[in-house]
Amino acid sequence: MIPAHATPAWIGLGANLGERAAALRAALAAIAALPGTRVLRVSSLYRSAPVGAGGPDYLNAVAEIATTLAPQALLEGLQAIEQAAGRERPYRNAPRTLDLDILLFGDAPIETPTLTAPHPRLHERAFVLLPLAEIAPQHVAAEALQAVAWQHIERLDAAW
Ligand code: A4P
Ligand code: MG
Repeated sequence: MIPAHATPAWIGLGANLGERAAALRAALAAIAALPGTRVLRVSSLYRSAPVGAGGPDYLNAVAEIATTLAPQALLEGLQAIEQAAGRERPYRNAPRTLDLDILLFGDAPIETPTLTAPHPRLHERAFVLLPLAEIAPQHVAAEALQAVAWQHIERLDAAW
């Protein structure tokens, strides 16, 4: 049961170190175990070269959730899951075992010192827009997809 006051949100998942698919699977289970939170839909897995950084290829995906958590509580829950997956933050855009970003949270924009939603770089990135368009086409304009069409990204046929 999803309570009527739950908020829809979309989470971007990424990993480019270690057992990437296993890390994303474990993250989904951990997200589903957050208080008041359900995972409603999950995109395919996508493989892409790192954008704005070096290192191994990423696996990325997007999940739709419904949550009764406040945005900051959701962010803290996601950061705890990243930490548990061994996430280290040596420098910006460093390779990572797990990155969980809030792409969209409800309808109203959020702008606090710790959280900006919609995610400020959402529209620059094929690795976010393609999986998001797969499960929430209403949130992705065709022009946005065209603008990132040059970025190399591959949807994996393999099941999760
Ligand atoms: N923060 C603000 N808004 C948000 C939000 N909507 N969701 C703050 C999550 N966090 C948000 O994040 C730094 C701070 O951003 C947090 O403390 C939070 O308060 P971080 O995860 O510690 O650092 P980061 O991952 O280096 O920064 P960020 O912003 O997540 O990096 P990006 O811009 O997401 O880039 N290439 C490919 N192919 N695939 C990828 O997944 N990811 C990145 C990371 C770069 N290149 C990539 C990929
Ligand atoms: Mg992040």
